[in-house]
Amino acid sequence: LDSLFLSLKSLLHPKPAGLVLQYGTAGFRTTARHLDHVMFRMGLLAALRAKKTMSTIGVMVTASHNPEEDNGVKLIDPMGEMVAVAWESYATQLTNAEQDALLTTLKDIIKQEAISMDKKAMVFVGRDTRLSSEDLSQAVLDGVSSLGDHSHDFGLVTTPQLHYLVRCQNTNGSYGNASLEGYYQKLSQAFVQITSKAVKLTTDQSPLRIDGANGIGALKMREMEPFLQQRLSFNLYNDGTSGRLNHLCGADYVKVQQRSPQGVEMVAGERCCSFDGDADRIVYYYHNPQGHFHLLDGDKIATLISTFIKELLTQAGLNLQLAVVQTAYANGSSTHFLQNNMKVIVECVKTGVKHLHHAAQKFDIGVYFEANGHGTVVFSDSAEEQIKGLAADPSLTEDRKSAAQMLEDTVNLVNQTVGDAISDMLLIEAVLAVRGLSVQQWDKIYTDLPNRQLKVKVADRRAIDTTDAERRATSPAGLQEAIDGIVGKYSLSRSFVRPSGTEDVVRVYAEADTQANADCLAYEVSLAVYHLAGGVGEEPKPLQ
Ligand code: NG1
Ligand code: ZN
Repeated sequence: LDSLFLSLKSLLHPKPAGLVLQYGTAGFRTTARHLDHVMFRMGLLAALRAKKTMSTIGVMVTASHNPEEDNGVKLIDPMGEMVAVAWESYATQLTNAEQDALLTTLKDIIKQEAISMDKKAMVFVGRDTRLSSEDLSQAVLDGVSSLGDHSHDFGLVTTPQLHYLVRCQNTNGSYGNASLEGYYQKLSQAFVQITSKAVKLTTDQSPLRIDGANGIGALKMREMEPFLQQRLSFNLYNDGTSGRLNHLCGADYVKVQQRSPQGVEMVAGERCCSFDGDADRIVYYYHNPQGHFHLLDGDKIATLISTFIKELLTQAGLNLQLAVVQTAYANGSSTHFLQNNMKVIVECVKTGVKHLHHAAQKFDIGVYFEANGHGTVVFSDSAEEQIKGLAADPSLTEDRKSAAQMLEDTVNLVNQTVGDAISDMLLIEAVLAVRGLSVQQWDKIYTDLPNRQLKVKVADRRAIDTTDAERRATSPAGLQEAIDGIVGKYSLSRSFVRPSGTEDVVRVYAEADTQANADCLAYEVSLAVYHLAGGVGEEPKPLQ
């Protein structure tokens, strides 16, 4: 370790004294002005992680669906997964070390993890389209080179593309080629193969309207277009040429506001989808003939995809265990449908993609989605082998063979490392085409229970503790009893509260038989949180 060189370099990325940040649900995320030192230090940490794992590590500079002035950073582990939880606390320690304590903190981590410093490491870096992202990713690269390690700057990429690239690099190409072209080729080829067997061409339907949230997604769809061989007809909106990132558009806006984004012309019955700012989330929606907005969120997507896979497994005669992993935010109707109609295993875990991902990996095939549209499918090694083996078996009947081949194409179409708006969109479009479903027919698989999400400001959101995958509050005293009492007054009702991991608020979720009841329930529970958990500012008001 060249301490002097490192100290000098770190002075170029000074930490504002006293600033304390937390590696949250999805890495560090705050105003871009406070992130230069964080990026430099995450460059250092990524290099250490790369040495420790003897693999390539990824660093993505993005603040996803946050406003343009924010930024953030996520670390990517060797198989393209979110960085191991133990390293999240190193990230927090390193970020919050005052300038004169940086070197000792770094040395402590090296010692604790027994990292051998003689081998050179490789770090892949990517960034979203924010104005601040270029300088910030430069700071990451500076961090890596300060330890004498190597980096590859992929420049503008979607978050899931960087996850893909890292996995390809660490699996010697068996997952695909570690290049953007490799990504486009792998996904396009799978998409073209699945849709060639479709009863309805995707292009028979109206073109898919894609809202790019004025972020990286639209840019990358343009790059991908030639690879898709005109198998998908789509139009891009909010492509970043004029509008502001995530402003009145994008997956988060559409999901939370339950309305279509600005900048997309809605035509009754025609399907639209929205990416978020770094293209790792997607939701679908349409207007009915009366102009009413209909949302198909992560739960509807998980249902469509798991139904498709389950039918293919049956048709192929493959006995693999299929599960769907959700969070407490999943609409009650979706859980009911999956368990009772589809008869698949449903597991509920804490909010945060890493929890869903890990739970899904316990099954042969795990489909996981957050209601907000972040999700994917993971296949165990054995499941992949069985699918590939069967698809190549010359003795199969036509029916079984075609199902097995379609499963194999599905494996290739999915970005198994992390939720990926582009990959999810192509899979959804393929399923709709193969099954000959319109967006309305897909929507009708089950009917969402009316629901409402609210936020309550409290003095300290850590006052709230939860259990049972965040569905019950264990503190403050009396809160859960109060919630139970309120929920009992409504039909088909459910409500829970939890502290947000990305914002300084307590989130309230409620669902009930009617929208008015869901709104009242959410309001009453907000009031209970306000009074029992140290609410600050104005008391919550009824919604109507
Ligand atoms: P928090 O702020 O912890 O609720 C939000 C989302 C998560 C996840 C993270 C990271 C909801 C209710 N919560 O977390 O699902 O996506 O942001 O982006 O949507
Ligand atoms: Zn995102």
